[in-house]
Amino acid sequence: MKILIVHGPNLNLLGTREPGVYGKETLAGLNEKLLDRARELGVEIVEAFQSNGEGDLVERIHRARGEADGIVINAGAYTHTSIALRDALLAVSLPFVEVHLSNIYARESFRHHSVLSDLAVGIVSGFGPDSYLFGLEGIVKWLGKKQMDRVTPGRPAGQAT
Ligand code: CA2
Repeated sequence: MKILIVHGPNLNLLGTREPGVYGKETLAGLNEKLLDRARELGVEIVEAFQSNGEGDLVERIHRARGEADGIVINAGAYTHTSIALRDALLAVSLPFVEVHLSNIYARESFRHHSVLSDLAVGIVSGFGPDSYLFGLEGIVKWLGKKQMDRVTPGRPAGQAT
């Protein structure tokens, strides 16, 4: 199983500014933790991609088709505004989990709406870097269940055995 991690704008600054909001972990440190967890889960992270550019993020998502089975994405501020990212996620039709370091619902009202979340398999928000780890676990478990549904079609949904 292959998973793409996508980090949106400004997340390259993680651990260097605003530690009160986003914590002290750097992006490199967070990516290491994701690789460790992926190894434990027996899955592959095809790439942990970060960009500040909306177009770059759209293109990375396009390339994920045929390359990844699912995506964990923190689209940063584009979460609240980017119909282009929404359309890219719809176009590749890959399951994704939307993650946020902070609890977006405990912050300014303009952060309360996501243009992505109704398409997501699930959302994790407010656990700092752990949001990504929970998001990775969530997408892996979701994909595992889907695979199981394909091999044993008669099995009641959500039951692994
Ligand atoms: O809580 C999250 O993960 C956010 O996606 C982070 C975005 C924000 O616009 C969303 O509303 C919620 C901002 C990312 C900025 O990252 C920084 C990291 C360190 C220092 C400064 C910015």
